[in-house]
Amino acid sequence: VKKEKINLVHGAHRDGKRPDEAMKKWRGYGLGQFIHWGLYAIPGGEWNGKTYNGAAEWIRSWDGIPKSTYDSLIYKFNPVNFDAKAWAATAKQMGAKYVTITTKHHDGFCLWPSKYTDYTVANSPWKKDIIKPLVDAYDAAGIDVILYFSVMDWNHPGWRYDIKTEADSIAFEGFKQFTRNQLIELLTLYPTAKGLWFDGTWDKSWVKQAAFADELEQELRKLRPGIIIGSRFRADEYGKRHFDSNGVLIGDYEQGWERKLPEKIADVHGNDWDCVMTVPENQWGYNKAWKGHIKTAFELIEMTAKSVSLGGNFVMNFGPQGDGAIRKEELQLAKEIGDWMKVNSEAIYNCEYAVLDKQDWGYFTKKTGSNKIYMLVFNTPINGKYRVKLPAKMGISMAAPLSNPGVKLKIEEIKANEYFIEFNNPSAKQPFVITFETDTDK
Ligand code: FHN
Repeated sequence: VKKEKINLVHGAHRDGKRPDEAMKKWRGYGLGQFIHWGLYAIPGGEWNGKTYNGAAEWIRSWDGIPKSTYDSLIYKFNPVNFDAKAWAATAKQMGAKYVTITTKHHDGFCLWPSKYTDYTVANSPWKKDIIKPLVDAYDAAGIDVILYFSVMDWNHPGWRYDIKTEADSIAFEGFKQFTRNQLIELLTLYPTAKGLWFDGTWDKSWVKQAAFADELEQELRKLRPGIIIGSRFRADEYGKRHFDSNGVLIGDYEQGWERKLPEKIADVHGNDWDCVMTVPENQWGYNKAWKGHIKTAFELIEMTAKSVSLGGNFVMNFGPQGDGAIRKEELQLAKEIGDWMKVNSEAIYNCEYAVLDKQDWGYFTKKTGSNKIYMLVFNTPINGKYRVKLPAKMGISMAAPLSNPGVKLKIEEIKANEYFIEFNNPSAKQPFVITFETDTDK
């Protein structure tokens, strides 16, 4: 039985993918970097001798640290080893095409000198804007910048988790204006930013603001045409988040893939999406403890391949230290991923879902707008034969290793539209790519 469509005023404003150039570029990024940085990097998951092997940016709420105690970390913010160009160089070396930077996390501390609160870098010993040099450095490196912004703000007196009384309502009205002011300020100060990445939008207080948030989103889009805003910003008038009450994605791409990946193409419902991933199980902000299972470059590359094969982007998180330097473990991963990307990024950038059945050896991607297919191999078959199934009437014109296009690989047709591509590559220590072109004259 087909569900009847509900008339929504503040639901999704578009069905299907955004077709414009800015969004096409976003779709082609393949790999990105996430940066969680703020005051929480100073304690680094440790408070009064106790350590938290978890999301260090939440330490204030986990340890019940009084607001004034936590907020006084501002007087310690003096990241003498902060070097925006070095951060951008690390991202570039890794092969990231976009970066999402926390301008303000849940604690409310602003990495830019906002004129709407005193709780900013301007009042720290550091004094200077952090966002401006970062935007400049990443722009210069050719890496698009997306500004992360937490709506939930533990510092602002008007913030409420829910609105139950008249007093809450008055306080929250002030908070809404503050939020609007800050967002306009960010887009005005950093006009080259390509998107806003919203977080901290799940509490009842904000979920109830469908009309306000919808209008604000329109206003921001008018201010910066082409700006990219994901599905986390606002709820519809029934409080539905990400997907409206008719099941249509709200915003330009699905922001629900956090620390998890879709398994199959049906899971992404034909929408744009990206996956944001931590290196340990759940650490965003810098945590001195680097414990539990730490993902390897191999795993992160495989997640990148899988994301692109299912039409998404993969974003690896970095949590720089309180002194501004990136921890050595993350630098090492960036190098290893970058070394792989140097050889294989053709199979990642500007690639999309190939509309082919996944096989056990790895993942298919397809160069957008062409007939070039990439096979990203993570498991090598012992017999060196790679199974490929193509749709009816489609053939393979030739196959070769991406790293050595001169080598023509043997193609055996097993049955109609099903092939083995042979590649004995016993020396492979890293995931690698086989390319082929399809022809439709078959
Ligand atoms: O609570 C935050 C968390 O600290 C981190 O910023 C992640 C990143 O996607 N977002 C929230 C949890 O969904």
